[in-house]
Amino acid sequence: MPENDIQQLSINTIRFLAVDAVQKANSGHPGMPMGCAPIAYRLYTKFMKHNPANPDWKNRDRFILSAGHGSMLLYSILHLCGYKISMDDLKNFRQFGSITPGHPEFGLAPGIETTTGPLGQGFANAIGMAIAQEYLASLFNKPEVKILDHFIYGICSDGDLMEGISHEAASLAGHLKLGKIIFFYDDNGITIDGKTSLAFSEDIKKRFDAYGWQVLNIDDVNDLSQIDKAVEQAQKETNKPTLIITKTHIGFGSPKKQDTASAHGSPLGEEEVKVTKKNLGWDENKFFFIPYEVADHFNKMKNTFSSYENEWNKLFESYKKKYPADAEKFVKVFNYDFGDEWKNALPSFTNYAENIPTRNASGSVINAIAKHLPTLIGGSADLEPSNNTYIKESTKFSAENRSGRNFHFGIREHGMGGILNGMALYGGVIPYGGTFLIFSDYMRPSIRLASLSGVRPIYVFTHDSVGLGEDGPTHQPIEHLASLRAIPKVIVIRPADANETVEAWKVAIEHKSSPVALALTRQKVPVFDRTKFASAENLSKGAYVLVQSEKNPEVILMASGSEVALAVEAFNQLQAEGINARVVSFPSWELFELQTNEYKDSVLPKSIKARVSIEAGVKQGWEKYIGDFGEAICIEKFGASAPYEIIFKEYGFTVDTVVALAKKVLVKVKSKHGL
Ligand SMILES: Cc1ncc(C[n+]2csc(CCOP(=O)(O)OP(=O)(O)O)c2C)c(N)n1
Repeated sequence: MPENDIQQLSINTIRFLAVDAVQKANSGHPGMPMGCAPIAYRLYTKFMKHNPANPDWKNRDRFILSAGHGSMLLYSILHLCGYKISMDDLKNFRQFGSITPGHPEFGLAPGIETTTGPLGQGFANAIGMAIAQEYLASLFNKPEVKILDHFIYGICSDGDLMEGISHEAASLAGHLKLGKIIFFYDDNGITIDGKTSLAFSEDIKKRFDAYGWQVLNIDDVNDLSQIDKAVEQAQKETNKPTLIITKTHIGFGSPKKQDTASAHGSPLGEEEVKVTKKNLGWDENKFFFIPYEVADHFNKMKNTFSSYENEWNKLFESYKKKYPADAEKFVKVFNYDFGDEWKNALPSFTNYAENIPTRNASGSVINAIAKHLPTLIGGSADLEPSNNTYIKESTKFSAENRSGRNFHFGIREHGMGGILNGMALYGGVIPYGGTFLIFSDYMRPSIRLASLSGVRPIYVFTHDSVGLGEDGPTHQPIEHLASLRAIPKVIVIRPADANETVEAWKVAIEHKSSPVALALTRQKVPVFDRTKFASAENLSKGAYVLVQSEKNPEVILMASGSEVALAVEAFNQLQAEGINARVVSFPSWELFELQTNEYKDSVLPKSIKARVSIEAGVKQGWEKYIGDFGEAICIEKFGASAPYEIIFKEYGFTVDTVVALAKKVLVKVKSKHGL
């Protein structure tokens, strides 16, 4: 069969696999795959160096489908290339337990580089991947041998480019001159509501020019020579990311639906599927059909695909001979195998007379362990002096300096969230990002996706309560701890003092399967004398008995972060009044829930019903731990602008309030028990 014919046949195969799967599921998005099939076909068969037999090959070209609703485009091309996505998987599109859910999910099917669907996120992930590649390349590549040297391709849609996160990420990508990024913009002029002209009229070329991108154009996506020319030109530009504005037709080939919003998000309908197949010269009676010639065409590529990796393996072997220590480090870095030296380097704070903000302790930890964790890299969204995220022994990552470990994400929290996810997804690096806890709101969609994807950025959220003081209610987190705790799998840790902060970082480094959010104080807090109080190492259990009366405690005071010191003061007062109490330091609900029931009962025995929680945030969720009789010292309104000591006093965070509540709870418990 002539080359042109087999290409068209392959592209139509992608189109109709998508059309049939959406029709069978009776839901999904056929329009985008029908329009963009030529891009996916050309990238995966001509330009991308990838190996379906080993989707984890470290130097593979990445492909990011930021317009995740077009997932069938990805599943179809991956299936044809020989990734382990079977025809049954395609037929199970969007079904419970399938590896082909409505939107691509990282970790479910091979070849899916990131979870996309919430528009704009994939685009930012790609920027993060490019950053990770540049940093790791600076560690490992040699002038004559580049073991990390690949492109990051992607498709973004109108929706992606409307979302704010794409502005943030594109701006940073241009600034950092990330030349490995090649994105197609699926310029089909259609979104869900109708024509893009309803709400979107900026000049995309001018916009991306201004960011410092190379901008190319394709006026007919079905002309493969235009795709080839654009990609070749994009590959040559090493100093700028490239956006290829590509005119496509949503629902291409469907007589009734092409170029209309109705092709976007619902099946074509049985009749229209038939007509469309006929229109594109396809057998209308065949479903999930892969013509023999197409199967053969892709089969023949298998050797080429594996040769890409084989060549790299040879390259890596020669690298290993010349640079054995680097080769060993390369493997270790991608396995996060850093030995134990970083643990030995963790600081211990033993000057118990000193009061230290936990954000400062965090900065000390980062700097103590950085030497032993060469791929711990991160920064802040323009709050570095406040977040204490700077690695002093290193430099700033920039367009000119790829080996810097300190990132200036700019005032772009959402972009930072998506970029951190991309860095974590790329692997090898442990990315962290800092901002004020209040602005976790600005990056929440990315935090959720990190958790859903099972990757682990570390968030350094400082200024974690009204304790930040004079900046006032706009900057004082109230519902944020509860809000982060509500996201499944996110580990939220609010350490009480400097030594708990050390342990919190230890947990964060070792926890690889979901994000860890550290909530740290701006204000000074006491360093507990660990010769008198329980060891801070107990932080890893989420909650532990910090101190208690010699006699059986009658009441439990539980607190997190800066309020633990208040709990201890109240405990002393209760003791003085002859009331036996226990203080539970409760830095992490999620870590506590991972413990055995036996351990949990030992910290919060069922027999002690008198309980008070103290946390400078909403009560929501503490009910579970304080029980039916318990009381919470919490904040159910916005904060205030004032010195923090005043706010705490005005908001009831005083020894007197805690003691009074403890007594009230004791009375409640005793009266209910008829004592
Ligand atoms: C953050 C976010 N908001 C809303 C949606 C719902 N949604 C899915 S696709 C889409 C718009 C689709 O338009 P476009 O990006 O142009 O895709 P096309 O119609 O070309 O397939 C919207 C609003 C989403 N997936 N993510």
